[in-house]
Amino acid sequence: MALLPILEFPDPRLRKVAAPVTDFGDGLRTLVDNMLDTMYKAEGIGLAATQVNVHKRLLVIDISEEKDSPHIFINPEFEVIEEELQDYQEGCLSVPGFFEEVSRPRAIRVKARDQRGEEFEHEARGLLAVCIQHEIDHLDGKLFVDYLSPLKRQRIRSKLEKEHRKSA
Ligand code: QAP
Ligand code: CO
Repeated sequence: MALLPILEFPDPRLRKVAAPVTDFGDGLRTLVDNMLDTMYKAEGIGLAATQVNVHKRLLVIDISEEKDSPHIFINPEFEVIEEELQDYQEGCLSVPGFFEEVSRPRAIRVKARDQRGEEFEHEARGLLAVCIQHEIDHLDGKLFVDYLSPLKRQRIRSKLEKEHRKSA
């Protein structure tokens, strides 16, 4: 078990586009385990590899109360099945302390691989749909703050930069 450091906005490494996973060996299993440990320790519900400075297309999610239902998505792709938007107060472990409303399509179908490389499909709505879209954005170098007004984004950036200077 190991905790991984989480990159924080506006770190430019959060803007990298992740490459598909091709090796489904032991290294991948260790990475997934460490990402789950890191997410649970930080009290998050989702974490993308990009956030721990690994630029590969995988993410972990657990939206259960008991924190005993991890979902692992490797090389995920999604299509919208209900265009209607839902608003959700989103946060991000890479943008600590900030929660803002974001609108996203409310139901999606995700195709991904599991840790063994087996392909599966999953339909998601509600919080799970929000979370999957948020985490796939990370793999494409996008953050939820990109959906906010430039003013709000700039305020968040300034506050976090100040925090980082304090703790540097
Ligand atoms: C993405 O984010 C998400 O600022 C996952 O102080 C979040 O787990 C999708 C967190 C909400 C949909 C709705 C953030 C924990 C966790 C913080 C997270 C914080 C402590 C964020
Ligand atoms: Co995030």
